[in-house]
Amino acid sequence: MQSQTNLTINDQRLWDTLMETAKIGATPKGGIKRLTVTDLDRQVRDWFKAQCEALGCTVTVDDMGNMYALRPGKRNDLPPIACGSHLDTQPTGGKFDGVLGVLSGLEVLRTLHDTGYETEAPFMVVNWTNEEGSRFAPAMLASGVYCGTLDKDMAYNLTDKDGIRFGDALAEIGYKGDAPCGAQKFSHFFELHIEQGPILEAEDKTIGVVTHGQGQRWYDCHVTGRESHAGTTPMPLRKDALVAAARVITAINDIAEASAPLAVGTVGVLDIREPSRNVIPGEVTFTAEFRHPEDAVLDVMDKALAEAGAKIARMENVDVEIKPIWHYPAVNFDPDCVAAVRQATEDMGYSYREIVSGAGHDACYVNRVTPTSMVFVPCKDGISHNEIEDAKMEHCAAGANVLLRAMLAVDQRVS
Ligand code: HGY
Ligand code: MN
Ligand code: MN
Repeated sequence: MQSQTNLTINDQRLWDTLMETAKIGATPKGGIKRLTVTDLDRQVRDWFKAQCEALGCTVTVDDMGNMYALRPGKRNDLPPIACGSHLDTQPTGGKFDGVLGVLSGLEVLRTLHDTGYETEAPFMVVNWTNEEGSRFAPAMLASGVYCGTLDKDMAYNLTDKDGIRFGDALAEIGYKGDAPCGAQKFSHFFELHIEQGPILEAEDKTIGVVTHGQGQRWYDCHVTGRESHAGTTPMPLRKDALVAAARVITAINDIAEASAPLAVGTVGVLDIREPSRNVIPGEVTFTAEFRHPEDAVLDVMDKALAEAGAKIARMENVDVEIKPIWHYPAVNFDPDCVAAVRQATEDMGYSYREIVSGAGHDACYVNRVTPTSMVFVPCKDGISHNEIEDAKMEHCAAGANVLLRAMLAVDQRVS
């Protein structure tokens, strides 16, 4: 039997599996549109379950749709050592965001199965529901419920733009399991993910040893003015909700710039109620988010946004509501898990650097209840949440090897 020191994954099989599953929700521009708890999500979940069961694993589903594929070890009294990520995508999603982490976990199971390697502790691969938070906000919804930060009933009652409830959509695809979300425990959790930023590629590093994750603040913004005739309403008498919204959006950008280079601010969704080219918009809604590695800076940005909103409301004679919907503090990953990733990377001889995650990940919530860390690999031009998202086969394989070796190293230490 192979020792754990020289086990490596099957690069081509991992790559082929990534390309194969990318067909489920494939878009003409080469990406994936596979929104959470849609039938496409069901299809990829069914596929994942069948692949894990073909390896002799048992797959359980909790009442938030999280999937847990369990491979027994010698000591099944021990909590599993777990890895995983998410299979749902953005509307303009790519082939790697989330998918790489779940399919690398599957590749770990396949490698152990092929070699007959028996681990001490059980191994587990997790597919977390609704990581993206696009169809139902906030993001990392099911891992947030798992760690006890988000409320399950709140989650079930979230609605998408068509008024469909998350709980109903989850049941509709047949993945509202019986097990209570949070009951499945692990001793450690590791998540492999593309960096989704430009640093690793720019520095020609194969691996990112992730030490921290930045904090986030998400807002729903609502500007109420007054619809009126575009031709007969003099400029000083207008209550133009879109002009006011534009000023708030510019303020969001300026607030982020003021705390650059680490701060970022984004408006991703904007909607005018009953838009018409010759009506002054009376009602505009839009989303906003800030991110930064330090919560204290996010507090300053939060305050600046509230002040800007109040000032613009007075200036434009409209009502500006800026409603915080998600407060997600900065993350410090578990030092022992970070060390396991670093050691595995050095053992494999890969180039690496330590890095802070700019994106949120399920691992960031799991870290609240389980020793956790992440492995990053580069993506082309640092682009993600875009159908052209791309990565190299050798980088995906390197990340999966680090994932395998880090988990095996932890397994060697279980008592
Ligand atoms: O928004 C995020 O950081 C993640 O990609 N859902
Ligand atoms: Mn992701
Ligand atoms: Mn994402």
